[in-house]
Amino acid sequence: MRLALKSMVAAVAVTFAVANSAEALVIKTSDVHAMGYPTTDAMEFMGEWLNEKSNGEITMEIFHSMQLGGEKEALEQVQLGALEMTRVSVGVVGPIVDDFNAFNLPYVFRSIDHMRNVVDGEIGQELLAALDAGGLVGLGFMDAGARSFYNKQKAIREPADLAGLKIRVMQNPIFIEMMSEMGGNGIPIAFNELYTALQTGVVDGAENNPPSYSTQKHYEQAGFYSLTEHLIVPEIFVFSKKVWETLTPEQQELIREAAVLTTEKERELWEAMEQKAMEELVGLGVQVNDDVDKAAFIEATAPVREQFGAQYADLLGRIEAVE
Ligand code: GTR
Repeated sequence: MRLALKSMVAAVAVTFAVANSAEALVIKTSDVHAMGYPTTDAMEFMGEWLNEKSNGEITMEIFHSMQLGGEKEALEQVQLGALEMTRVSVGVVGPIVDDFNAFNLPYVFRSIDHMRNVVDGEIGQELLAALDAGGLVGLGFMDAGARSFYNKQKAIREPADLAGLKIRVMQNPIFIEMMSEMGGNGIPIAFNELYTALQTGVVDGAENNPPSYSTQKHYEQAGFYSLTEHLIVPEIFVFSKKVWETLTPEQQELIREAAVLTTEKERELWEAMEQKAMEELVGLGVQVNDDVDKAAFIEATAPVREQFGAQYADLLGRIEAVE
């Protein structure tokens, strides 16, 4: 009697285990930022939400702080299906789906609100859908503010101040061209190699938003920060198409639902962090320069918008028309 009961319990346990493994989904995801950054915390929120709504069937494991290397590699892993998801800058997506480069042009967005209206509208949806051709399922966008220059030597007020400076840019030819037009020298380096590149003098500076500049401690190596705000590059979180196709429609729907909430969550976190980072940088003695001739930067970069923009003329016209 006792034995029979035992084996019955064991059989039930086995059935449960099998049922669970058939449905259980662990979303391994990556981000170059540490926990505590708006993007990683938004993903943590996404994981918790999915876990709760799926009654524990979906869980998330976040590989943060560049544990899996740079963003280019992470995207490749997602394309291969070795990683379920990743959060990257749109800066590195252009080489995979060309149209994204329209977002990577300097001064293409008039403001953060303009960028949000574009990515939240038809254009954003179209571009997310276009990722399909690159083996990716575009889940949503995240905010990353505006990028500005920092360097070891001086305040940057006008393009001429960049002459002779080696500035690290994200790995995309469009940014190298942008730097040449501004009169500097753009050196593509992965984010995970940047601190050392600054330290060893491989580059004199880089460009990024205040939270990245601050959390990566780049100010220790390059303490002049000038608010040129030349790029407003949104971020994106993408799922592996290979894995996506193995999910049930219910799982896909739940992930899509979570993605919308995750974008909202990240924006809230972003706004708080951006302000805090700026205050911290000032407190740390960073020389913040807001005396920037933006009109001169906009003019200097017109050839980049013309040269690269020609192929997305229609898209750029539509972006401009968005309020
Ligand atoms: C940050 C962004 C990262 C990464 C980095 C970079 O602002 O959040 O995804 O792209 O910039 O400059 O490589």
